[in-house]
Amino acid sequence: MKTPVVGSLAVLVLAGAAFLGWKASKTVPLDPAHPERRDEIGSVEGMVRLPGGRFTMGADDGFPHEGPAHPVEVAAFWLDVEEVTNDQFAAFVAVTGYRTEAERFGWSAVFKPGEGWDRVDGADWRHPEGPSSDLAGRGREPVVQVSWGDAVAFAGWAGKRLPTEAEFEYALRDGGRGVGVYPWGGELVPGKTHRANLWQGPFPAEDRADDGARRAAAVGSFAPGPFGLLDLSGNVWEWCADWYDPGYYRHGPVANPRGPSTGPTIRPGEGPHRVLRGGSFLCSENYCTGYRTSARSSCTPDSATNHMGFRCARPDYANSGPGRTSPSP
Ligand SMILES: [Ca+2]
Repeated sequence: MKTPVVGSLAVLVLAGAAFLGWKASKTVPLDPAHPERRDEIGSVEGMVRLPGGRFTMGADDGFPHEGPAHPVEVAAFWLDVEEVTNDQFAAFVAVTGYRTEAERFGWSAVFKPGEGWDRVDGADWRHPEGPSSDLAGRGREPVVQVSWGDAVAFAGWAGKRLPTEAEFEYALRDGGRGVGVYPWGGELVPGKTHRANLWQGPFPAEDRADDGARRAAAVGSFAPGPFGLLDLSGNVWEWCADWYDPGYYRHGPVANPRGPSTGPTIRPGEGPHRVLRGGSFLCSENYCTGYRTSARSSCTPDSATNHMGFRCARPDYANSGPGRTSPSP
């Protein structure tokens, strides 16, 4: 992997700089409720290792495309603790000169509170809400206005890949141990403590922002979830590797499902969609409830919005070669 030469190295170090291949020895916050898991949670370069396992994916009491609940097995893999940030994406762009799809299109989708979605000329990852916005002070916020293709490009540069939808839900469900509707349990706001950056109030009319954030918040603004993962639920929707098929759970394989070979038409005039998981700061109780463990969403892979981002995964190299105890940078 390339070693980027960029400014603001201090900022990048503070950001974890998972993808730069440095031995940052970042301490991954562990779930204080489960200290016994210390042995199985490895911490390497801003990622955590999730042991392989079997879990029940999907739900029979959610939206139709969330069912049926079915057994799935995933092999061990590594997942970024945090969503990819603006600082990290900036380092990628500085090295590669990459231009996102929104930059090439010249416009992107922006949600305007109280109004709804709008096509905004000049909206891109450097200008998340349009040309009058910028990234000043927002280095630690998740990069948004990135398409699936942009996410794949970043992941490839970083020597990683996007997580599969099954891996993402396995993480949300704490490797099969989570039984709640939410990654943190069965109550949306337990003990009046907000566990994720969501929308409080009737969407799209009013967000009270009781959780302190009206847009994507700096990563790690909320308590860690399963495996010490941050913002897996809420903040921004996260691209997964899979094509989206609302009926996939009825016929997908048990072992390491990777989605269909292509997706069906979801909306007339559009191509197939890729999967998005985790929900965002726009998810409310009266609308998408996308922060639930079984919640699914999708979008065409060239689309970008100010509530969609991603994090990366990588295979468990430790089990794929002799003498390897951690992923190689
Ligand atoms: Ca919020």
